[in-house]
Amino acid sequence: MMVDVTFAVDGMVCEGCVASVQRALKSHDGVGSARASLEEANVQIAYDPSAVDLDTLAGAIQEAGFDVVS
Ligand SMILES: [Cu+2]
Repeated sequence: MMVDVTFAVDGMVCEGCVASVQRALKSHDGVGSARASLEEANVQIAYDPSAVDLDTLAGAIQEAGFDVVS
């Protein structure tokens, strides 16, 4: 079952950043979709909690070079 979560993300300044965030998330098992928004400075993720947890998702964003604001 997919669950939706939205993270506020700091540091995205162009569509390349948006693509990087989305790619970093989609490379993880258990992520159904990831849609980042430059305007809203966030990313909406649909994920399977039995396959991946929130810390892992936040870590993927940080490893891509962006800050997750909680
Ligand atoms: Cu960029």
